[in-house]
Parts: sequence; structure tokens; C-alpha cells
Amino acid sequence: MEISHIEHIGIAVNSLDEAIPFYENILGLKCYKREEIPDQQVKTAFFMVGQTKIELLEPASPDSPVAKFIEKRGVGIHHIAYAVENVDKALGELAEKGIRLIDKKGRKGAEGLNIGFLHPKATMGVLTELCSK
Ligand code: CMX
Repeated sequence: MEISHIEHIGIAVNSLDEAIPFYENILGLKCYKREEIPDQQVKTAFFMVGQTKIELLEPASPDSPVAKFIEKRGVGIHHIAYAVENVDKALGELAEKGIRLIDKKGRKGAEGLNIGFLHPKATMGVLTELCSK
């Protein structure tokens, strides 16, 4: 598996409407897209920083994994996503190495990317995502 760059950093927030003005007016970044991902119960907002994105995540329902995360740990960095050539292949290689995975196969994430999560227990507590186009 070869990682080319950090594709995005996911940050859990209570409200996109409240968080976006900080990123735009204080950090000077531009929110280029908002997207809801119904099967993961999150609403997202994206900012480009070089070749890496900041992805704000607002829970779309009280049962959302992001709502559970905020309840347990508060708002803040939720996950780091690395870009790879082929998520399914990378997940297969990790499974062969005995790494605990959340997703055995890629699924559809934001921006039409194929994504898969590694279990935070296998990654020293950092929820880690792999993505490919
Ligand atoms: N960082 C670190 N640890 C985390 C974590 C996070 N973001 N989220 C959960 N955990 C920990 C939990 O605290 C829990 O630990 P304990 O067993 O010690 O209590 C453990 O991981 C399992 O968590 P869980 O919520 O009980 O497990 P689930 O299998 O239900 O969910 C997870 C796992 C991480 C995939 C889910 O909580 C999640 O966050 N899904 C991702 C949602 C998301 O971000 N979607 C948007 C993606 C869009 C995109 O990037 O394209």
C-alpha cells in the first residue's frame, strides 16, 4: 500500500453554520462544497488547503457516529484520511496483515470517493480512513 498524501482531516463540529464562518472569516479558507452523506448520517463542509482538505462533520441525527463521538470526546479532530491508489486493494493488504478494520471493502464517501476505515483500536486511537478516486 502506498499513501500519496493526506486527502483530508475530518473535524467534528456541532453545527456547520456556526463553524464555517471561523474557517472563512478568520482562517481565510473558502468553503467550496457542502454535502450530506445519508448512510453515514453526517453533513459535511469542505475547504481546500494545498492538496489536503479540511472536512467539517456535523451529525445529521442523534444516532450518528459523529454525534456519539462528540458526546464522548467533545468536538475536535475526528479522523485522518490518506489517499491511496486503490482502497479495496489497500484494505485487502491490511486484512492480510491482521489489522483490524471497520470496512473490509470500500464504500461511497463524500465527494464520490471510495473510502474505508481502519479500527481506532488498531491505529493507536486515531480513526484512520483510506480513500481513492
Ligand atoms: N477517533 C478515535 N476513536 C474513536 C472514534 C474516533 N473518531 N470513533 C469511535 N472511536 C472509538 C470509540 O470510542 C470506541 O472505543 P471504546 O470501545 O473504547 O468505547 C471504539 O472506537 C468503537 O466505536 P463505536 O462508535 O462503538 O464503533 P462503531 O463500529 O459503531 O463505529 C466508527 C466506528 C469509528 C467507524 C464510527 O464511529 C465512525 O465514526 N464512522 C465514520 C463516520 C464518518 O466520519 N463519516 C464521514 C465520512 C465522510 C468521508 O470522509 O468521506
